[in-house]
Amino acid sequence: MIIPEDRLGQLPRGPNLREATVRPFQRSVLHCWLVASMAAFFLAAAFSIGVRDASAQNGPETIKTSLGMILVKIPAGSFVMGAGEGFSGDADYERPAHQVIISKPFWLGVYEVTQDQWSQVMGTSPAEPKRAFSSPVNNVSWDDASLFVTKLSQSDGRAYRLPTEAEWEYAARAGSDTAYHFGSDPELLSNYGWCAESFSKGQVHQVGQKKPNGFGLYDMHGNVAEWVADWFSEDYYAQKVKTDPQGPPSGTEKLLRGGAWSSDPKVCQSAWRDTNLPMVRSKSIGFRVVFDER
Ligand SMILES: [Ca+2]
Repeated sequence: MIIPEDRLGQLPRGPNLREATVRPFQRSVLHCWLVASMAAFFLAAAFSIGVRDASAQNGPETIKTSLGMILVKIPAGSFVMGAGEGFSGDADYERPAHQVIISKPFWLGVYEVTQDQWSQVMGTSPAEPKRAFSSPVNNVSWDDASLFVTKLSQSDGRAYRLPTEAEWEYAARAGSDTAYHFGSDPELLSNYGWCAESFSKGQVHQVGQKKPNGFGLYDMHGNVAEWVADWFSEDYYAQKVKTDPQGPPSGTEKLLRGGAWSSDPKVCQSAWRDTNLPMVRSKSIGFRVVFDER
């Protein structure tokens, strides 16, 4: 509770202080105590239940969970999904570019899930290299990632899931219609993502070191390629599912988005679709999480 300054002199006092007034020094001490108490309260709340960023009016609205995950609220909207301006891929399954509506806001991880967060939830350390706690977890299959979101939901109370492919691309583009969220020049990619390293010599990098996109999301281009929820089929885009596409109901391979530290720059484009079997683990593959606005 904030006590108005003009009431500070009415604070309860001992008998010997009945006639005393609160001098400037005492008032200053009281202010410090109140500010420190309130700061401690809000910090404790942030780490115990998660709080929404009080500065939301000045930027994207974020939340920090008890696990230390930061998620940003992605607004509902529409975009053109698939190969568009500047796209340098040659696979037909990234075409045709088609209008898609994301009908509801959702909360998406600002960063890829880290090794530390994985270990806290799962009690294992699959990543390579190990002990790089702020780096994205890798060596996790789609099946592993699905188990993670289930266990995280049980511990946190929110219904976490993997993003749909459409949600991922909508979030990655952040309003852009170019090959990358910053434009179409691959020469600028190193400012925004980790790509094009040798698979035998390179490795994952600490999350959040490059520039974010317009939604405040880091590493949407590169670092680890990210599992999304959808099954892959070559002709799915031809169906032009318009509102909240979920992918085909079944399939053999799951989709990966964004490319990895070891990928050619064109694989890191917003529209590029990569795939793998859901049980495959690789040091270039990780994921990020979503929960729905309630
Ligand atoms: Ca990534």
